[in-house]
Amino acid sequence: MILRCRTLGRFVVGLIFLFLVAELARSQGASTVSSLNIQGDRLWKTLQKLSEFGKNPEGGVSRIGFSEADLTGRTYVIGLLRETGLEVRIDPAGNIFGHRNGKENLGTLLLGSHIDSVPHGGNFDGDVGSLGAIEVIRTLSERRITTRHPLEVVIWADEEGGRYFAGGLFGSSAAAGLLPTDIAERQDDAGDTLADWLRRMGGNVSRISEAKIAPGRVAGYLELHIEQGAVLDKANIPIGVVQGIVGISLRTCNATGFANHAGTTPMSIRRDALAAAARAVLAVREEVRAEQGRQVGTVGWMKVEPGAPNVIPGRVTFPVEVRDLDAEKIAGIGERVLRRFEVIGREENVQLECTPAVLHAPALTAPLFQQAIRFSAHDAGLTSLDLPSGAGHDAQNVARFAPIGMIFVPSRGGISHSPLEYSSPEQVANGAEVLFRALLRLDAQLDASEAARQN
Ligand code: HGY
Ligand code: MN
Ligand code: MN
Repeated sequence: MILRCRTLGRFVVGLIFLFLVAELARSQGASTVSSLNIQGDRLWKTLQKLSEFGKNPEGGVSRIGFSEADLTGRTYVIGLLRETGLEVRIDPAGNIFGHRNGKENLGTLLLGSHIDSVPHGGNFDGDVGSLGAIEVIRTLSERRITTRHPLEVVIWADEEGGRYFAGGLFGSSAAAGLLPTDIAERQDDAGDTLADWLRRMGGNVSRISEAKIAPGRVAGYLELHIEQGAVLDKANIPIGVVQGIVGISLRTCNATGFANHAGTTPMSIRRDALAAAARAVLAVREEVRAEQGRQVGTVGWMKVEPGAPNVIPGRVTFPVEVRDLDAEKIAGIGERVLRRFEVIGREENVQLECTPAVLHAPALTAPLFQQAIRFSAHDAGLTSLDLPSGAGHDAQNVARFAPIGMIFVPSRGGISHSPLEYSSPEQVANGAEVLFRALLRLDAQLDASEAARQN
């Protein structure tokens, strides 16, 4: 009898234990699912679909702004925006907007990113923020949530500047009224005109000034993006709260020497443009390294003419790009680099000249937006870290007319602008979830006067 009781007791305890384990597993599973409002698998599928437009053999994309691949990607995204119930319009600069009404007469809350890529780029830079914004709107609609502010998803045109019409951040520069005055006449090396490309994209070069967004119309801008560096990945932290975005200065430089016979021209009288340009590249590196800090400088390409093994190069064209959070530091480095170029030019008997710098100014994110992102990550059970952005983003132009916030998710190994760029489905979903929550927080907290104050 005692034995039977013990057996029964053990059986009951075992049953209770099994029940508790099952309940724990169920509740943990449920909490993972219920803590996410957005649907990560749906978002991932749209990312995979977008990666087909401009797919390259290395597994990434070459979807350069103002290209056939860009047009097909844009058509796909416009379809998604419409499917999501948004009212789509394209502004004269080719920026795509999807509008959703709000309950109150307030400024618009803008969220989005870009879908163009660098040549041989990856599937996450820009795409995560663009499709993440669409997923957020889908989730709001499914839950029948109407925000106080009108919402707009924006897909900025030509963020990467692949065709050299304006050196990147094209669409957001138009929105901030920052495009150069001769923009309407611009052509690229292939002779394609900006006017023609904008027409194909639904824009209109002759009305491009109308793409400018007046201060006050936008209450705030949120952009989700991959980090493109290794800080979050190394620290194993799912969410980055961006403190500010670096400024980027870009000059195009020309070394002009004299093209002559490579066999008969003595070394002592040569005017070798490539030798001068090679010294210029090293001078850029030295001047950037000459002071403490996180500043970076790059010469990313070189065009050598006439370009034959038996001809001394007569002309070389190359860009000089310098980045830092401090605009004065960028300007100081630029001046030092130009002084070095003067000396090199004299010594090499080559004319070394650069265009004035085009500066995408650095921008700080609004403290209220940082806080909304930090708290939203915390509410979703995700750790976060404050960090600066070493990459440029359209948000830095938006900061000219509205307060901004940026959410980063980890990039595996810190690799970006490469087909190897990768963030996992879970990391992408976490980012979109924080975007969803931060948007709702800001919708509750912001009004037009608050937006003006933050700006
Ligand atoms: O170049 C940049 O920093 C950005 O990825 N467009
Ligand atoms: Mn990029
Ligand atoms: Mn980007």
